[in-house]
Amino acid sequence: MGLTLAQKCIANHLVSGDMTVGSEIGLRIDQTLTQDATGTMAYLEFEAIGVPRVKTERSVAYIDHNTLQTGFENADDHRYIQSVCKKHGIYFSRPGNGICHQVHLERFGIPGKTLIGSDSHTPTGGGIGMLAFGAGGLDVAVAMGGGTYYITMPKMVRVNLTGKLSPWVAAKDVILEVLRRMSVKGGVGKIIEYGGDGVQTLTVPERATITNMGAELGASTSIFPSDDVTRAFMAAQGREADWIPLQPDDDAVYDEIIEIDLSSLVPMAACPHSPDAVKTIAEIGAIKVDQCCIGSCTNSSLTDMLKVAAILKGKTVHPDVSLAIAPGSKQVYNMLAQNGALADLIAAGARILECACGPCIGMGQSPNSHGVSLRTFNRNFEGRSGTADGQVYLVSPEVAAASALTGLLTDPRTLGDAPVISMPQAFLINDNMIVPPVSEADMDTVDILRGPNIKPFPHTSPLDETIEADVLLKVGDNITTDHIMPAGAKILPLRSNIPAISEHCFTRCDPEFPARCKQAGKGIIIGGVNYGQGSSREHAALAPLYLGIKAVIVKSFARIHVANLINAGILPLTFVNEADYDDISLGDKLSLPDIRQKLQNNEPIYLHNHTTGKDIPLFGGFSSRQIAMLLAGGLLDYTREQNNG
Ligand code: MIC
Ligand code: SF4
Repeated sequence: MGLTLAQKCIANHLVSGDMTVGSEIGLRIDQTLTQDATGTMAYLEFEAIGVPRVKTERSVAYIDHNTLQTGFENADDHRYIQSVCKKHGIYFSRPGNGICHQVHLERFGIPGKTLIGSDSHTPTGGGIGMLAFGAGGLDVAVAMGGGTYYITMPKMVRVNLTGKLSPWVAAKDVILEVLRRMSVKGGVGKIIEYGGDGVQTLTVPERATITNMGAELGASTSIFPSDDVTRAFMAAQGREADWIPLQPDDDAVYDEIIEIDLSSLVPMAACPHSPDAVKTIAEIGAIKVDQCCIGSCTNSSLTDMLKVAAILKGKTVHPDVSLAIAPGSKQVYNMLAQNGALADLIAAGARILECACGPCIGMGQSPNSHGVSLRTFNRNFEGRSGTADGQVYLVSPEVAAASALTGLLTDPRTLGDAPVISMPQAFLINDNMIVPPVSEADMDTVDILRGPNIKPFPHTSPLDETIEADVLLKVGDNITTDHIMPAGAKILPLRSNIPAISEHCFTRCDPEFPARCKQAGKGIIIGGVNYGQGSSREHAALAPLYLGIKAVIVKSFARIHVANLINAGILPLTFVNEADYDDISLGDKLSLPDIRQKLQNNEPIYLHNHTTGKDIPLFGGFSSRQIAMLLAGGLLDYTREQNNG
């Protein structure tokens, strides 16, 4: 039986397990990336593991999220990360060099290699044929130390692309169509592989837009083949030597096949407040627009920016619209400046931002009250923009630029002929903002620079014999990590200070939650389906850990978050019968009797609700490695135990 593209990459990196769907597999990781909002914690964890130099082929630390420096905190974190990189063998991409996923695609991504990153959009690398996963910081720290990365062997989905996109229809519309069909939980436990004749019509940045936003499907990752288009992109980046061809076998077997005729697609938008609330622009109608933001790791490539510049050239942004544009990387920014497109953007009235995540993570440019904001980003969760009642629509750069001119949600096909933008033969290559580490021989000359906001990893302890605690929070379906641990300009600077950031944990759902936890000392959270969707931020596990949460019991979990809970030593359990969710209320007294022994012996787990008198069966589904981790108190303790033999 032939192998799919992803199965080939997995087979080449398999360290443990076999490729049976649903079983745990261990992968050798070639490359890692971190960004600064998760990076400080990841490097504190790396230091705690105690490996002197990274053992990967390439590890890169990017500074792109926390670039607003309204106090010392973010700058201190940057300085800390830079010093760790210098000492321990990691390449450091300085603030101003761009968004991690865009820069990694341009300068470091290699087809067929494995990459994990402490950011959920790491699958962007799938656009160049990498097997790339978003992961928690601790998993990345372990991989940097040469450790194995574990996932559950996913199912394989083939998205068969035929035809060619019509003028004004974009790669963003392709992934919006996939989201419309599959929903934000439709990709859980699956790898999405793109194939078919339509693939060759898509450039690498277009493919990367699609794999980037595969994160919103809940998928483990997404991947494109590596073909002549990939080769041309890498050659234009001066990296043709790193190119290899990569295709699935003709007789590869997929668990699911989705057909998309590219020529049938039309411009679309994801409506507030979910990336799968997809409608065509025509269906939504010409609503009034207050803001347009163009950029983010989804749509900030040179070709995206050139399209926007061509649409805006010689025109003026509508007086009622604020248009903000953040190019994805210094390479993009510099090329826009050199070829004059930047001047067209400025002349039209665009507010040019530094090349960083910026508005995507609520770092500035929050819309006005009730404001309609069209964003080329990948997430429109409620409140993420920084404006609680902001109405964020996710659109292509074409739709955003057209609407910025008219002041109304606009189908760009009404603008006449679409600009024709071609990929450059050669990109401008200047890696002067990437600082290499010192040699191993010199590492002792480097001091690690810590600031007062950098606090140690929270205390963990081995799993209790029996967990007895009250329900301190009960939430519904599709809870995102932005609900659990909000981001934004005010909270993000606390990412290296778990005691301080914990004060904001779940406050969007229940402002009293942190205080209630502190008073109780320990507790349990109850949730619905797809709990923890969205970001890879392990803070969504570390803050609950700090607040004394012992177990999270839900209908189903999102992939990265459940791994982060186990890494933090918090017990994640699911209901055997979803209806039992209704029998538990806030404040109920619960116990998980003899849980330690039950896990150790793989015995059925049940919950006793002392308030109602009911016993409720629960499911763990843990691998033996995960059980050992939970018993030890999390991945750090487990890794230390392993290292100490
Ligand atoms: C996001 O888009 O939500 C982030 C910010 O990039 C996160 C990482 C973080 O919370 O630091 C992600 O996607 O993993
Ligand atoms: Fe940055 Fe937004 Fe991409 Fe997250 S989704 S990495 S915040 S640009």
